[in-house]
Amino acid sequence: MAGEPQNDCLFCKIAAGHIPATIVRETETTVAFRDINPQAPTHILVIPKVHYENAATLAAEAPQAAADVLRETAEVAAGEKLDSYRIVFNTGSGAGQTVFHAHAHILGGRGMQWPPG
Ligand code: IU
Repeated sequence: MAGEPQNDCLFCKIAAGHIPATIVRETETTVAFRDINPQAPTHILVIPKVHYENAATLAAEAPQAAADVLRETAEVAAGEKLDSYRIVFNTGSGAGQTVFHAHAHILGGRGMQWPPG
C-alpha cells in the first residue's frame, strides 16, 4: 500500500536504518544521504520516509511529505554551501528512474549543461 514501508525497497531500508548510508541530515519525515555513484562533486539524495513510487504520487497523495522533501533540498544545499545546484526528480524509467521510492537528487559543485541529457 502506498505510504507503507516496502520490504523490497532499498530506500525504505535506508530510511529505517536497516541499510547503511552516508546520512547528511535527517528529520522526522525525511532522510538525506550521499549518492553511492555521485554524478557531481556534491550529489545527495533526499527521500521521504514514507514510500511513494515517484515524485508525482508523493505530491498527489502526501503533499506535506513532498513539501518536506523540497524544504530539505534547500537545507542540504545551504549546509553544503552550494550557491548553485540542480534538483532532479527522475520520474519513470524512461526518465532514468531506477529506484522506485521518490527521491530528489541535489547536484552541485560543478557547472551544469542545459538541456540535460
Ligand atoms: P534514480 O533517479 O532512480 O536513477 O536514482 C537512484 C539513485 O540512487 C542513483 O543515483 C544511485 O546511484 C543511487 N543509489 C544509492 O545512492 N544507493 C544505492 O544503494 C543504490 C542507488 I541501488
